[in-house]
Amino acid sequence: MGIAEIEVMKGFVRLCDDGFRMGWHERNGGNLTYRMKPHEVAECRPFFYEKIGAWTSCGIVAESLAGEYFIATGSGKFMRNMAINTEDNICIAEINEKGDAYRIVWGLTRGGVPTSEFPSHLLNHSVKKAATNGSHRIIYHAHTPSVIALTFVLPLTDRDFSRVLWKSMTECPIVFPAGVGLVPWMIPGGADIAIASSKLMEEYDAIIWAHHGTFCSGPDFDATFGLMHTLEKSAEIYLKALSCGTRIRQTITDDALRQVAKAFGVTLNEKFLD
Ligand code: 2HA
Ligand code: ZN
Repeated sequence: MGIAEIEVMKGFVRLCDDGFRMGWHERNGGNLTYRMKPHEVAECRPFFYEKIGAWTSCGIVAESLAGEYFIATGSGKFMRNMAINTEDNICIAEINEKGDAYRIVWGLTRGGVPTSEFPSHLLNHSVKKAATNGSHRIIYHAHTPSVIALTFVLPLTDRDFSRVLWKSMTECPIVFPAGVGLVPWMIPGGADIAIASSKLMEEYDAIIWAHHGTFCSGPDFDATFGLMHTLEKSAEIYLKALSCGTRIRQTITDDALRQVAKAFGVTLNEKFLD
């Protein structure tokens, strides 16, 4: 059995492929990281390199991630290639004891480094690991076109986006009851956008980078992809309604949002309700 047949690798690659087919990953757009479970590290260990390279700075410090192993898409790699040539496009990276450096133990066989957004991914992982008692393991970034389009027409606030996305499709409040966070336009790839993102991740499972894309956190591939899909579909519906050339005649009321939350046993973020 090759490493690509291991369950966690299959799940990782499937998400990349699904995201590409949705049209969210032009060229090298988007990235994915997964914090491995100990038994998954053990399953993959026989494939690790005998000669492991040097430690490289993470660009940030995430002490709570010391000793963790991450599966990560490679910087500059294309999501459409993950399934057909996994070893060249994905790596497993080990984090050092200080949580400030990583080394590649498998993958990226033709060279390369983990995603350019590794600092954002790691800080988000560290926040989510603490906030969810270790249950969240995935950070997924996609260039979701409808969500991006909305960042040109809605005020860039958590409240405006949460309300529009909750109200554009009835089951949205059940999927992201905390709402979504907004990061203003910033330079991608660095520590500043990582810090801004991780602050919002303390409260939300999804954050939107203005004019760029969406970050989702989740416990497994299904839930994380499902959250991204739900946000993007809700944004698409709102855009379609706006594009009809008529005003929006009716929408889901705040009272209806409360009723859905009650019926499905979720707690909505009250600060976004009127
Ligand atoms: O190109 O999406 O944000 C990869 C990215 C950077
Ligand atoms: Zn991006």
